[in-house]
Amino acid sequence: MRSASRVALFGALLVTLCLLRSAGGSAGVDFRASNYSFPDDFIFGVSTAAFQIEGAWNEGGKGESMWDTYLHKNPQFTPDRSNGDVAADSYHKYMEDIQMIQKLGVKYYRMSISWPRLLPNGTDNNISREGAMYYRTLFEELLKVNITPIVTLFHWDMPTALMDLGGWTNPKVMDYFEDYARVAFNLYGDIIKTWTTLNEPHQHCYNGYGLDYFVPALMSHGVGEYLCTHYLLLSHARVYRMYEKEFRPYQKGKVGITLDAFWAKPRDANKAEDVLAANAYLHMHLDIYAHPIFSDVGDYPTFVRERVNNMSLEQGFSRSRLPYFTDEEILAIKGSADFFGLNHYTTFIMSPSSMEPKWNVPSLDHDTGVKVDQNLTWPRPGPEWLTVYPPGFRQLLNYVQDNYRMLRDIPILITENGMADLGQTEDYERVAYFNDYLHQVLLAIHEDGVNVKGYFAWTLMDDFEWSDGYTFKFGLYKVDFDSPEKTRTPKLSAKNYANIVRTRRIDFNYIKPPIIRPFQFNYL
Ligand code: GBH
Repeated sequence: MRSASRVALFGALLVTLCLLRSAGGSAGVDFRASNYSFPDDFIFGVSTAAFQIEGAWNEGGKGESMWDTYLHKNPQFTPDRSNGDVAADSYHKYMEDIQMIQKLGVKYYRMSISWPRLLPNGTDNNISREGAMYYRTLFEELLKVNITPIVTLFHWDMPTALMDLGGWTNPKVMDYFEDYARVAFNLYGDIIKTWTTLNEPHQHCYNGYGLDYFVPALMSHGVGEYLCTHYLLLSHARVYRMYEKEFRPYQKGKVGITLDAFWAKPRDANKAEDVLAANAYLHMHLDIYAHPIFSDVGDYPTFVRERVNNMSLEQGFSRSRLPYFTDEEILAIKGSADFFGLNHYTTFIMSPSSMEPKWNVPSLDHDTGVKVDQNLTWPRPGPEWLTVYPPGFRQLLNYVQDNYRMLRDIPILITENGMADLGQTEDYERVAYFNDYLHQVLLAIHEDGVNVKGYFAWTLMDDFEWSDGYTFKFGLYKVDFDSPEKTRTPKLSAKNYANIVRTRRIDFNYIKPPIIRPFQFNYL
């Protein structure tokens, strides 16, 4: 999966294909509709996450996060044996970051606080003065130039001290998350008015607790990922209700959550079993989080409850591997968001299967019972998992809006969307990706009436890409990780995004790919 040569080969082939296609006009784009513009109240921003950019892993009194600890012990975890020790060095270079955000013309910056930078041991008895100052200064400098920070409390960097106690599988960690959130609201709530509790609980629990693709790499498949899900949902609600009670009356801010979803396309839309498989996938990956929070009835979706209960029973468990909420908990979680943050990158192809070679038993994959494939006729110019299929975005937005009536009253914010390159600044593929995906957002707004009010590009600059290390570059700005200055250079996609933000329209001709590209284009 992480084989660099395979990626290079596919990359080169598909870039060529993709460029040939886009030479004749951006693939599949309906140019009539590109006259739509983004409404006046639609906000544009750019996203980052603390661990992926800050570096300074042991400076300013910072405690270790589980990613620090794990990567130091297991350097082979990333293909380039890298870690987040220095990353893009944003801990020191944040003033440059702010200038870059200004150049994009966006007025919003979605970023995260590193929990162990603020609370080195994870607990509120020890608040790092320097950590607290760092974020205070950063927020104030952003606000000085009219950029509003939107702050995520947990973008995966759990303090090691708490991970050692079981992380999200330990119900007591909910208390410590609530304490951490209270510290953050006390310190910054006077100037921060939009918070998200968690980033992508599915990716975190599935890859980190159920598998070993992300830290903490527990491989507790079938049990761990559901415990993580359960206590993350409860932790989110705790923080939402605490803010509501203790802070909202005078700070008057908003608190939401960011969920992620790939679009699930049936292998054959005329086959009932493929359509059912696609729905099953969405229930087990997205609705498992969205339904407890955004539906009228709350709790896990019936589909998920029945599926995991039945599988657990068949497997000889005397209790369901998916824990139960109390009635009180269902009520606390239901409605606990002022907006729906949605991250989206790609579309996968769905068909039913009761067993696949790489599945563990028990596991979320096995419970879901859906074979997940890629459509390799779609371009795949970056990471192996990311095929480009813009219409899936519009379908996902419609799915979310249609299933959760609450979303007529509270907005959807696209908190991440983007694509990676392998280091070039002439990133025509990403220009096309952003144009085509944003075009689908316009269609969702204007033709489908989806209540989506904001878009945050992932990501401001090249960063530490978790299990891919620094091998894929998601930045609008290139970062030269070899230079001590971590020099930042705008890519063409930055220029293109700035034009979209300025004009509130997509100009598919603003940056045109060269018709012929040298064949021996060095893609790695
Ligand atoms: C987001 O997750 C993260 O929020 C962000 O921090 C990250 O930098 C960004 O994506 C770009 O990667 O098992 O085949 O799906 C996106 C979800 C999770 C997608 C891990 C890729 C691994 C391959 N990602 N997943 S697969």
